[in-house]
Amino acid sequence: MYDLIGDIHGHATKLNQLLKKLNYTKNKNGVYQHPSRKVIFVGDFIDRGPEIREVLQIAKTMTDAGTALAVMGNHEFNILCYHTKNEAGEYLRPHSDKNQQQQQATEAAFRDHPEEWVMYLEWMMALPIWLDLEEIRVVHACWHPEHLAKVKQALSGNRLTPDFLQAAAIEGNWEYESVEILLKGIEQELPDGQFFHDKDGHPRNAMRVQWWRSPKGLTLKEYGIGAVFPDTAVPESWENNFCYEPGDVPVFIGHYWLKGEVTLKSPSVCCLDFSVAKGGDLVAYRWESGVELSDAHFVWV
Ligand SMILES: [Mn+2]
Repeated sequence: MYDLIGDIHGHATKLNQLLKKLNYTKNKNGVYQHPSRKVIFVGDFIDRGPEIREVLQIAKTMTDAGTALAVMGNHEFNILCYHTKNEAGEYLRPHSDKNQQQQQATEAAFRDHPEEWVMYLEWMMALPIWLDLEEIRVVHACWHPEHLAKVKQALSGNRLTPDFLQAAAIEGNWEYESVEILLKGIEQELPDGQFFHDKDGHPRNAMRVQWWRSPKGLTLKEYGIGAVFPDTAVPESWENNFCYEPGDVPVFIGHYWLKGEVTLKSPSVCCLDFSVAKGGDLVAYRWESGVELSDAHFVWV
């Protein structure tokens, strides 16, 4: 049985509170464990928050001890690219002002602990991109069978390789597109050159979509997520977009900076990111084998 935990982004105090609320206790080695349950982290351990080093310490000791599983978030993928160079000696993720700003809290947390940082980079590199546990599925942003199958074949599994990381950092490569979809979700370019400002004030012309809904008959406002979009019908050309069916195997995700009431997105999609890094809650889902997903199984602090 699993307790799935959403994006933590450096909020160790909340993580400690949540693990205690879920009845995990520290063993003699200081590692959280539960007699009959395991945690699954949905990724995004780092960036933004004040206790990034502590969060990584808790998560890595748990995965090392086998009391937790974890998948990679887009922030872990980004920082791996930020610290890896290509053959020309350039960083895979440019050290632009915007990227530096995004990674600044994590850099600061490890400024005086360079060896530990190397250890955590290795740990992040080894995180699976998804977990397929038969009764449930876990991925940071979007369970997209086609992209997942392509990546799985190229990797002979679900973990990044150095070559794949290089390929996935170059826009235009299929590896880039597939990793974007799995770790950042599906984005759809707005019609007629429309654009909007995201939560950090950056102008964007592509909106994140609710891939667990069919776009047929929806407005941009109803189909988009993460900002307020116009209340106009989605373009007809979107009607055959990928949609994760309500009756499919339950999938657990993070990523979407949800606000407000903690509820399921669909009968088969459970998002656990309720914006702890923006004053929201850190949310878990207590999953029981053979029991349908239900809002009653959420726990948060
Ligand atoms: Mn996140």
